[in-house]
Amino acid sequence: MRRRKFIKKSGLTTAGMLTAPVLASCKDEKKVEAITDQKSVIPIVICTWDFKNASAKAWEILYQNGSSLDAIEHGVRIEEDDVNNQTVGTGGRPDRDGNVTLDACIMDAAGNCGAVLALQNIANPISVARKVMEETPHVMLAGKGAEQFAYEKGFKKVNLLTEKSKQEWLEWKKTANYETPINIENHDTIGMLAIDKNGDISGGCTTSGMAYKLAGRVGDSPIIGAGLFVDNAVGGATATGVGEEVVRTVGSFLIVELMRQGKSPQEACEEGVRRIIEKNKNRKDFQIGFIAMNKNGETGGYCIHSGFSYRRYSPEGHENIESQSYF
Ligand code: SD4
Repeated sequence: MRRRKFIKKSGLTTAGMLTAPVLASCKDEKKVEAITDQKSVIPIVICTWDFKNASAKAWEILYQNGSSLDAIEHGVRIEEDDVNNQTVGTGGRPDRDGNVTLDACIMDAAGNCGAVLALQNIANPISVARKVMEETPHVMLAGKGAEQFAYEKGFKKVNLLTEKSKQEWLEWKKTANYETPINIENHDTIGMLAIDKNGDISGGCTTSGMAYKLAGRVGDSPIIGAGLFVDNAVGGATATGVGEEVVRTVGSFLIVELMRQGKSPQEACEEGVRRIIEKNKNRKDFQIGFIAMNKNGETGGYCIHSGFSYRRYSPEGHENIESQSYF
């Protein structure tokens, strides 16, 4: 099958609004047409959960002609810096030994990617991940090596464990019962996807991981293909929830491949969740949420249990979308 490229560009329709340039490839020519004949105004950013400030920051960059990569980095940093968010960055809940360990990854429109795993004492893992992507020949740096690399790049050593998270951890230690609560405080890991005015898609994902995990445990969030995947010819996907289950299905890669085969972002997210359900027929006690965006700026989201939502910021407005759920 030959690769087809569709590039449609229009002038500005209203200030800052462009019709999405479309570039798609697919085995089935009819399906390619199906993907590409719908137009959407861009730029657009979506993120897991109701992270209004993060998506607003990303939008501000996109609207001023910034790149989707910059929008992602600076958007998710808002949550990394929010000490009241106990699932991302500073203030994140620690592992069972009381250490806050952060996971993050970033991927650009050229297919470059970078990640940090189990990073300690550094406030902005997404920015370290970007440095790994742009300034090393590697994709992933873990633990002490990642931390050392961050210092070499000028990042400062900080205490990520806030008093609140410390007190909760001390309380947890009385029973030391590891659980994976569904929809923690109705927000969680931030996964973000953005398409800029050039039609280029980037994505990022950042988290402190599951609270009170075993030391050294890494979930899906920094794993390219699991917690995040972007193919600029097709679209991107990212995940939140119990990372082990997302890794088992290589969830985000799966969703992008389903979009490549012709599914809409919504249909692809639904199929991604169904695959996880199939592997867990006897379990209902965990949450996964996926969001996805295609090259046209169409978006979708789906989850196992109700309560998951995602933010969408586009020229059409800023909204929190309640995701439909399998159960
Ligand atoms: C992880 N997916 O570490 C992340 C964390 C998360 O609900 O999203 N928790 O598995």
